[in-house]
Amino acid sequence: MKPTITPIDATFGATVANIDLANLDDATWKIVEDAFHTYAALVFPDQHLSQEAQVEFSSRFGDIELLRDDPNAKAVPISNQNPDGSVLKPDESRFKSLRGNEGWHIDSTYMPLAAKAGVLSAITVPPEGGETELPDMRAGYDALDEATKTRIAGLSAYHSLYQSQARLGHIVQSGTSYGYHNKGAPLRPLVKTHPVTGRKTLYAGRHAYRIPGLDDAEAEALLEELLEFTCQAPRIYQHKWTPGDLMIWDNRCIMHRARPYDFNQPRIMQATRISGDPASELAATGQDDRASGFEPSATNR
Ligand SMILES: O=C(O)CCC(=O)C(=O)O
Ligand SMILES: [Fe+2]
Repeated sequence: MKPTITPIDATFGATVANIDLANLDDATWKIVEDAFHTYAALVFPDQHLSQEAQVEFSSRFGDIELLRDDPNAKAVPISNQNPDGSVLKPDESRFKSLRGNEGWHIDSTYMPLAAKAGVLSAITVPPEGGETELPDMRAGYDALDEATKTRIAGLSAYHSLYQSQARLGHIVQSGTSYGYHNKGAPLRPLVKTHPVTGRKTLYAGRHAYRIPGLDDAEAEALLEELLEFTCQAPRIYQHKWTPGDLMIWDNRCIMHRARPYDFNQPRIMQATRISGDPASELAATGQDDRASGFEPSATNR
C-alpha cells in the first residue's frame, strides 16, 4: 500500500491517506520523511494511535523531548480535563499553559535546544473551536520587502516563557521544569536557515521579546509586525480536528496556535515533541540582565 499525498490549499502542508502509522515499514517511512521536508506539515487522518505508537512514530524523526520532569512522559495529554473528568479552573497553572498555546509560537524556543517538530493527535474534540492553526514562516520571509529583509538580517531576539506567560498574567515559577533560563534567556536569530532544505525562514513567535540593538518599543513593534504579516492567507492552514487525526509540523519553519473553544467541553489531545539538532537548534545563551521578574501585563501576542 502506497500513501496518497494530497497538498493542502496553502503555501505548505499535505494530507497523507492510505497509511497506517502504527505499522510503518522503512520504505513508507522514507516517503513520510521526504514529504515532511517537502510540505513542512502533514495531516494523517484516522490513525487513533496509542501513546506508545505515537512515541514510536515520533522517534523516527529524532529524540523525544521530555515535556515534564517525568522521564517517562514522552507522550503527554494536552487536555482541559482532570483525570476525574472535572474541567480545569482558570487559576490552575495547566489552564494558563493551555491559554498560552493560543498565542502564535514555535515550541521550546525558550529552552536552550528548540524543538525540531511537534506531533499532536486528537482523542476528544469540542463541537466548535479548538482548531490548530499553522502559518508558514518560510513563505512569510519570502514575501517580505527587501528593506525589511535587510533590516532584520542581523537581528536576534531573546526567548522566554517567563515573559510570554507574564503577558497572560501567569507567573511561571523560576526553577520549575518549564522556564529553563535562569542563566539568561536564549538568543535566537530572527531569520533561520532550515538545516535540511536550506530555505530562509522567519523565526519568532510569542516567546520572543527583546532585540539587542533596538529599544524595547521598537522591538515589540517589529515582532508584532512580522507576526501579523506572516499569519495571513495563503500562508496559513487551520486544521479542524476529527478524533484519530495526527498532525506533525516542522517547528523550524512553521508556527502554530490553538484556537479557543468552550472550556466546559472536553478537548483531549496527545502530544509528542521531537528535539532539535544541536547543530541548528541550540541557541546562544543570552545575557539579558532583565530576564527575571517579569510583571504580568495585559497583552497577548
Ligand atoms: O492544542 C493545540 O492545538 C496546540 C498545542 C501545542 O501548542 C503543541 O502541541 O505544541
Ligand atoms: Fe506548541
